[in-house]
Amino acid sequence: MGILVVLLAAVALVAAGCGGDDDNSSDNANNSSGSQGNTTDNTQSSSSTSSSSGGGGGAASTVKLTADPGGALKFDTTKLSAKAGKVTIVMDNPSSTPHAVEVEGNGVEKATKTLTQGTAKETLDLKPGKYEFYCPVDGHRQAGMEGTLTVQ
Ligand SMILES: [Cu+2]
Repeated sequence: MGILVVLLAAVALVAAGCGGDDDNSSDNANNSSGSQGNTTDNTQSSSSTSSSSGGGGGAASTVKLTADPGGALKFDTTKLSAKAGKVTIVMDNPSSTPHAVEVEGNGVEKATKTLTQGTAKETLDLKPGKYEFYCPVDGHRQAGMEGTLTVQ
């Protein structure tokens, strides 16, 4: 039993040492508090990640697209697909050209907000079918920022 306790203590020491290495190996006091902080941060971020993908009421799905990083008038895809139900459209726009995404079809017409250098989201309730998506900013759809969203 004494040996077991010693082993556990050794394992704990090794684990604490590993956690602290990233941060600050020169100062022992900062090192241990830093590694505790890291442990807390990791736990929080991983639990929030799993709750956002796991929770949220059933068959929600997410569809992602990205506007051209160089500011060209195009998305990285012209074809999207999603499961029927709650669908969150996530449009990442890394450029300084304003963009948004609008989804249209089967009685639905809804757009994200228009933004530069950020991520726009909009959750829609979609039935199975074909929808069009496009950037509603003037001239962008005509320039090619459009595609088809298939919902099944
Ligand atoms: Cu646009």
